[in-house]
Amino acid sequence: MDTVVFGAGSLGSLVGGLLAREHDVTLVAREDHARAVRESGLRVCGEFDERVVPNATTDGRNLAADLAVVAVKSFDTASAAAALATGSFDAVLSLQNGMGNEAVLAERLEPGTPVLAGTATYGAVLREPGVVECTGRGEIVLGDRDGGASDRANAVGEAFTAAGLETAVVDDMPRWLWEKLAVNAGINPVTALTGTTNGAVLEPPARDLARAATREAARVARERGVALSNREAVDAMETVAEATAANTSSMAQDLRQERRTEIDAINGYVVDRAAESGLEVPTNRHLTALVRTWEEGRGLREE
Ligand code: KPL
Repeated sequence: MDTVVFGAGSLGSLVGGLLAREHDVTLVAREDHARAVRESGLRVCGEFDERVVPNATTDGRNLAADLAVVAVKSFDTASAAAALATGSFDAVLSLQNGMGNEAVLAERLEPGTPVLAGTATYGAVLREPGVVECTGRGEIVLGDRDGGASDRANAVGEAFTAAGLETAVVDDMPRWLWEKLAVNAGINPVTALTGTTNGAVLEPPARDLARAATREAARVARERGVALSNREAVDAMETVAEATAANTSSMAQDLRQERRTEIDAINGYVVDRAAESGLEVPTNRHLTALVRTWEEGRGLREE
């Protein structure tokens, strides 16, 4: 399955690199990374030890493939969609953190382009241009963004599995997206603001904060008709934290490197949806305010 990966950062490079073991892959990447991949291929280290040779470009316009994987940061989804719209793809799969990305893609793409939703728990760090480290084997869960069976999702799942990516195709993607949102709402801001690895949320005092943020997200999910109990959400958050205890969450990596974070699409999304339903989510509100203040202090937020 020919695939273009939009956003070859940490996760995009890892997924693209692993897919390149079996499929024709093009990475849309930053200049230095694209150049290194073109010159010497992509090294996938850590849990894997391989060198693969995907194509690499900085220009995402006018590309064509069976599948486009979107792995850009959530605040870049609209510009990725604009580039995607100039090309031709049989299906588009969002493998991004946060909520609302699929809707942004679907709005801007040719009507009828199937937009699939996915979550990924693989740990990945782009060590240097041309080198991505897998810091933890995880799983990709994908499916139709509105739920239900989908032949397209099954075909993508088979292609991912053939390349050795641990992949499950599900028919209740909205619930999976909310569960992943609740996991990220607990782990990401707490580890980012405290400069710790994911395992920190398993121990007091960070544990109470992470659990509270996760429970609030589950409460908002239920308000929106998604069957996600507090217990299930907290269990999922702690299972991911245990499995990735030594990893640095994407938001903690962003703070460390002074980059804009995905707070708006994670805890900020929980706050906004809660407000629509008249629910109080104080932990998510405070965490969002802290991370936004940090971003504003560094001029990272657009006006
Ligand atoms: O998705 C993640 C992230 O870092 O954004 C988790 C699951 C927390 C893994 O680190």
